[in-house]
Amino acid sequence: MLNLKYVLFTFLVILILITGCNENPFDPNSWNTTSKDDFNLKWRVSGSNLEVELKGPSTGWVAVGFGGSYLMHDANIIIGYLSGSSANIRDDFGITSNTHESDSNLQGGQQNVSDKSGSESSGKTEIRFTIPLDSGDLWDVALTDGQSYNIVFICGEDGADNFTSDYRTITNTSITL
Ligand SMILES: [Ca+2]
Ligand SMILES: [Ca+2]
Repeated sequence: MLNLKYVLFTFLVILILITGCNENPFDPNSWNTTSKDDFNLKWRVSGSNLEVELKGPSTGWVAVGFGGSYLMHDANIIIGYLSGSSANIRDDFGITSNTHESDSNLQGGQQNVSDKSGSESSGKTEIRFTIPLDSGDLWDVALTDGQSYNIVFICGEDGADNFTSDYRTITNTSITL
């Protein structure tokens, strides 16, 4: 005979496991988050796109690179800054571990960022954008839902509202889409 206490206990454990998770396991579109050295990244796969929110510790530019080999190298880098209330966001590529270039300046490259927005407050800049999981661009990195990727976070000096000045902070981590 099935032990009722055991059944109830099992049910309770399952309930705690489900409600204890930050993400709703039944919602495929829930946001994922990670943090490193005052950078916060939120992302979620939506159809064939990746929606991203990046917050970094600068009033100048902030950037995130996906799928590089080491720091910026070979990463698909999205860089942005706030100028007034307008978010300027560019699709780049990591040429070396600490240099990047606009896809538009690289052979066959194109801009593949959409839904650009952002905000700046309390010394931090947040940029929000959408990129295709696989743009087909040589200067982006094709991403697959469920796979793990190296991530690099970079930011410029406070007030550096541009795409080209030297970085102040660079740090790396990894995420699973
Ligand atoms: Ca591109
Ligand atoms: Ca790119």
